[in-house]
Amino acid sequence: MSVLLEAEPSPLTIDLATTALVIIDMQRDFLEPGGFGASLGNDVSLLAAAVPPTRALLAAARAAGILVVHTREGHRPDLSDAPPAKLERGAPTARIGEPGPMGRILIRGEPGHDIVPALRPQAGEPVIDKPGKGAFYATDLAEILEARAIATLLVCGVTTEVCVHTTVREANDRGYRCVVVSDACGSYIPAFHAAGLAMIKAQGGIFGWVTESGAATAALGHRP
Ligand code: TIU
Repeated sequence: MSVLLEAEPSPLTIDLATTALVIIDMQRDFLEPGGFGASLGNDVSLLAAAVPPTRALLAAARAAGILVVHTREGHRPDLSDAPPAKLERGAPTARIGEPGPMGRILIRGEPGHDIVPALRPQAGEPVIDKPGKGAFYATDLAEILEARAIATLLVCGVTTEVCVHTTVREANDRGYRCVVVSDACGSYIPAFHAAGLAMIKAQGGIFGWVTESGAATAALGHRP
């Protein structure tokens, strides 16, 4: 079924049969105190505002029956998939792999690596574990999307200018139409959130479109 989605820089028609919702890295490591985001010196409370819109979007996507994909950034316990350039960067209070209140920082299988309870994946929803910022790098996301003939991605999650942006750029070059859901994204740096969204839709939509969760849930046929 094709539906009209209000967005910037222009409305667009999306076919729900070939549309997927991709929720980027809504993990405790980024949203809760004591995780990776906090270790980098960030105020993690800034990401909380993205949870209710993402929850509404997730409910609408499930009700519409579209493919829902969740991603998680993290590394193997032996850190063999973590390049030294990533491990050494910055001056965090705790480095990737070091112990914290939610287990080892940004390590698969640890409590901090989990998706926040409000957005927990359901059975049948693929969860992509990724070692990088982009969801296509070193993952099977492309194969999962190709198997379902997905053409359009509704993208949300954290953080806007880091993992959401990197994934949208990767997807754009792979031929996907990307629609970023602005209020279902969040950043530790509000100016970068705004700039990141502006970059997507500038120049006639150089990377895609930007919409809001209300417009996206309406297009998905959600009746609150
Ligand atoms: N998921 C994601 O965006 N990873 C980051 O490291 N983001 C930061 O903003 N640091």
